[in-house]
Amino acid sequence: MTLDLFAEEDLQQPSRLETIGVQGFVLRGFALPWADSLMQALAGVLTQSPFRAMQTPGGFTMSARLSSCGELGWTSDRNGYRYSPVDPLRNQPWPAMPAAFLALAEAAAGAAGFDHFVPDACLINTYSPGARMALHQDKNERSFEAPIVSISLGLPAVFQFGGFERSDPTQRISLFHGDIVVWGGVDRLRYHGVLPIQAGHHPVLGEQRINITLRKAG
Ligand SMILES: O=C(O)CCC(=O)C(=O)O
Repeated sequence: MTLDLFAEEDLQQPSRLETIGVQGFVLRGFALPWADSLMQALAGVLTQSPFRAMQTPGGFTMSARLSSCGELGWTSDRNGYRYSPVDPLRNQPWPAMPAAFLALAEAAAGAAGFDHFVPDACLINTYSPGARMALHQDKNERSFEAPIVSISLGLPAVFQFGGFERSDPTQRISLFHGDIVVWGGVDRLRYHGVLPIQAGHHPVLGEQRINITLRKAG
């Protein structure tokens, strides 16, 4: 009986805000009420612009596979990293940013103290077990005024949140289905990355983690 009560309370808990920087936060479970509409919107985007492997300028293949939606999509190849209005796989504009992505991004940014966030670029990463994202800064955007909103779905991940030099120490933060990380302002250019995803099975997404990162790039 007691255990049942605890389980129910857990499900009903409002999302919690954890501080990881002066202007960096994890919003636990914030995306859960939006999960169905996110999944539906995601499926629509991926039908048009499927996940694909990308090359780094150094000639390596990224272990996460990527897609994008919105006015600008982030791409990488031997010529460098950049935002482009055109999906190079199809030579057509990226799929439109779904309304659910925009609304959730604005709500999450607002909850973290960044009002009126209107992203124009949404990068979608899928990680199979073993895939990772090396420490990097998000700095291909035209301005760093707007925050980054990063939604985690599926298998858990360990997110690294570091300093302003690659060699700075990092916090290791476990992220679960429905968690959102928001960072901006004085923390906007912090190095961040994802450690190799551990094998597992998620009831909604199976053997993968999906990350949706929303930015104002143009
Ligand atoms: O997957 C994540 O949680 C982070 C993704 C990321 O850092 C990026 O796409 O720039």
